[in-house]
Amino acid sequence: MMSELVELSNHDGVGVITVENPPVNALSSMVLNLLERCLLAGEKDPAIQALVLIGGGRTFIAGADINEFLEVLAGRRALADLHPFLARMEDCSKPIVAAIHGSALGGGLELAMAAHYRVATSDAQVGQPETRLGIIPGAGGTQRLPRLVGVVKAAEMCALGSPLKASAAFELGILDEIITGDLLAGAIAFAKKKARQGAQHPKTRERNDKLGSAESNASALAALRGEVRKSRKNLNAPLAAVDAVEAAALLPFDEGCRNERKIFDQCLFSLEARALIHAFFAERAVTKIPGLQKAAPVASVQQAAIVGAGTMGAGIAMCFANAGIPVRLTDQDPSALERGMKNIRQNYDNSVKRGRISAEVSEHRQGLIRPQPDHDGFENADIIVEAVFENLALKKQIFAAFDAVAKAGCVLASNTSTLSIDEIALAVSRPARVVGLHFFSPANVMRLVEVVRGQATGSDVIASSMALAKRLGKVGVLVGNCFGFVGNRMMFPYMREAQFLVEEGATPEQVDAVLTDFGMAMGIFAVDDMAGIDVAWRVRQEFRHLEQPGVRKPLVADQLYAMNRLGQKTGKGWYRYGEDRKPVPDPEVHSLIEETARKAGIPRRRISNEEIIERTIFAMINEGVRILDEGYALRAGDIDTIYLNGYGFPNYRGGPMWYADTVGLRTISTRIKEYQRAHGKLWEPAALLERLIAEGRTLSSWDEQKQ
Ligand code: 3H9
Repeated sequence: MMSELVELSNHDGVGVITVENPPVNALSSMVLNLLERCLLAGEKDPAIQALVLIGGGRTFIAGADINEFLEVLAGRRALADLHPFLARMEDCSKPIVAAIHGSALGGGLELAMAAHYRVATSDAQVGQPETRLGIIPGAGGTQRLPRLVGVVKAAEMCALGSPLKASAAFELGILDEIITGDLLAGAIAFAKKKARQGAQHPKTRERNDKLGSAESNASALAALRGEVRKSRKNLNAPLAAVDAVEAAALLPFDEGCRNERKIFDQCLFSLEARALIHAFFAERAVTKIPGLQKAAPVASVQQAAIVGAGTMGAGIAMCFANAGIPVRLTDQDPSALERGMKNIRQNYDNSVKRGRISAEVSEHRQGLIRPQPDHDGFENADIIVEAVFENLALKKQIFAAFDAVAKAGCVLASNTSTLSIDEIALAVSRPARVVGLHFFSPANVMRLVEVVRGQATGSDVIASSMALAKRLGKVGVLVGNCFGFVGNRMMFPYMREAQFLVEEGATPEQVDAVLTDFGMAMGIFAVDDMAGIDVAWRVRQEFRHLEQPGVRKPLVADQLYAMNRLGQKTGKGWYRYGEDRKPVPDPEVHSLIEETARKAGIPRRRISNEEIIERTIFAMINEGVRILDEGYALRAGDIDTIYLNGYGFPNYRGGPMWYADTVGLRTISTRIKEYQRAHGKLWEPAALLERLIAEGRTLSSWDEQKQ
C-alpha cells in the first residue's frame, strides 16, 4: 500500500510501515490518518504476521506537527484526539514493533509506547520534550510512560523534557532491545521472533506493576516539584506535567488519559505555550537568510586559530575543541596565555567532576587546544578569531597581521561586542572575508552567537559562519553592523534606565529583584558586576565622542570604576561579594548614589515596581523596534532568539518583541510617550512602533509579511 507519506510493504511476512514526512517525520493529521490505514491493512493481510513501524530519512518521529498547534490556536482546526487510534494499535492482534533511530520525541515516543515492543539503534534518543513548548504530552505519554518506567522517573522526564539516550532508555525498560547493525533488518528479525512466540503481546496501558501508590510516590514527587519550581521558574507546564503523571497511579488508564487531555488543552491555550512555540520556530527561522542559498556549499572548518586568551578567547577555544576542531590559541602577553590555559583546564576538570564528560573526553578536548606564543600555523587555519579587549586600534593591528598570514579562503572574525566591523575590515586587503562573531560569556556555555555582517562581508563568509555556529552547537543569528549590534544595542537603554531609576530613588537590589521576578535570569546590576564595571567603562571610552551635550547620562558607574569597584572580580561593584559570590546590598553604594543624585539635583522618590519594568523593558523594546526598522535584524523573531539565548530573557515571554505584542503595542507606545514627556528625547517612540499601531498590526505580522 503506497502513499507519499506513509507506506506499507511486506518484507518476508513482516509488514513494514515507513513514515516519510521530511524533515523529521512529524505526526501531522494526514500522517496519522495514513498510519491508521496502513495498520488496519497490515492487520487484515493474512500474508503479514507482524508489523514494524519505522521512520524514513534521518529520524523516527520527532513528535506531533507543531505547525498544527498554531492552527488550533488560530481556531482553524480542532485538535486531533490520538487516544482511540493508539488504543487500537495496542489491541492489534499482530505484534507491532517500533524501530527507532534518530529521535522518538513527544508524540513519536507516545506512538512507540502504544506499539507492543520498541527497538532502537544505540545512538537514538527518546523523550517527552513537550513542556519546552509550554504543553504536556497529549497522546497518553503521561499515562504510558509511568507504566514503563515508574511514576517518579516519568514525571521527571515529562516535566524537565530532557531526552534519554538509547542505553538509558533500555535500562529503564522503555526499549526492549538495542539493535547493532541494520535497524530495519534487526527490527524485522525481532518482530518475526515475537510473532513465532505467539501468546499475548504486551499492552503498555495494562501494565500496572511499576506505578506504585500515591503514598509511595508522594515524597519523591514533592522533591521533584521543588526542583521544577527552581529550575523552571514561573513556568506552568512542567508542574502540570507532574500532576498529569501523578494521576497515572490514582486513576484508571482511560480516566488518566482524559485528565491528561484536559490539562493539555489548558496548557496549549496559555500565553506560555504560545510564547514557547513562537521561540521554537523563531530559533529555526534565523537560518533562513534571504539571498543565501541553503544549498550553497560551505567549506567546513578543519582548523581554527584565536588571538586573545582572556575569558572570551579561552571560552571560544573550548567551543572549537568541544566540536572536535583543533585550535591554536595565542596572546601577546605570555602570562595571559598561561592564565587562559589554566582557566580552560579548570573548566574541563569541573565538567569531569560534575560527570558531564569523561576524563578521556576532557583530555582529548584539551589536546585539541594548542597554546603558542606566535602566529605559527595560522596559515593553515580556515578561520581566525580575534578576541582581545574592545580597542579599535589594537583590533585593526591584529587584523593587519591576520591579513599577512591567513590563507585565501580563511574567514577573519572579530569577537567584538560593540566596535564597527567595517572599521576593522579597513585593516585588511580582503574585507569580504571579515565578519563579526559575537560570542557571549561564558562562551563555552552560552548558546548565542551574533554573526555580524559588515558592508563588504561576502555571502559565503556569512553562510560559513552560520554553519560554524551550528557545528559549535550554537544559535547563530545574523545581525547588521550598528553600534552594539542587536543585543547590546538594546541593552544600553535597558541599563541606562536602570541606572536612572537608582538615581531617582530605587536601589540596585530593588531593580534587580523586579527584573528577576519578571523572569530575567539575572538582574542588570548583578550582570554588570559579573561582566565587569571596567568592561562597560572601556566601551564608554571608545564612544565618548557620540555623547550628546544636554542629554542625560548615568552618573554612578564611572565613579564605581574610579573607586576600583569593578564588580565580582574585585569583590565590590554595585554590590559587595563574599566567598560565595552572592551579591550583597552595600550601604556604601546607597550613599554614593544618594550623594550623586543630590549633587546633580535629581529629586529622589519612591519608585514602583511597575515603573521599573516599563522604564527598563519598554526602553529595550523601543530600541529593538528601531533596530528592526533600520534593518539591522532580519525579523522580530531574530531579536527574540538573541534575547532568549544570550541575555536571559524569560522564554515563557517569548522574547522582547513577542512580549511587546502580548502587552499590546498601543499600551507600550502610550507609556513611552508619557516617559518622553517626563524624561525627554531619550524616550522618542520608534517610528515603526507608531506605523504598526496606525495599521493595526503587530510585530509578529511584520515578520509574517517578510516570509
Ligand atoms: C508533541 O509531540 C505533542 C504530543 O504529545 C501530541 C499531542 C496531541 N513539528 O530542529 P531542527 C522542523 S509536541 C513540526 O533544525 P535538528 C523544524 O521547524 C512535539 N516541525 O533539526 C525545522 O524546520 P525548517 C514534541 C518540526 O536536526 C526542521 O524540522 N517534539 C518539528 O537540529 C528541522 O528542525 C518536539 O518538541 C515538529 N515536531 O533537530 C521535538 N520538529 O527546516 C521538536 C522539528 O523548516 N524538534 N521540526 O526550519 C526537535 O527537538 C528537533 O527538531 C530535533 C531535530 C531534535 C527533532
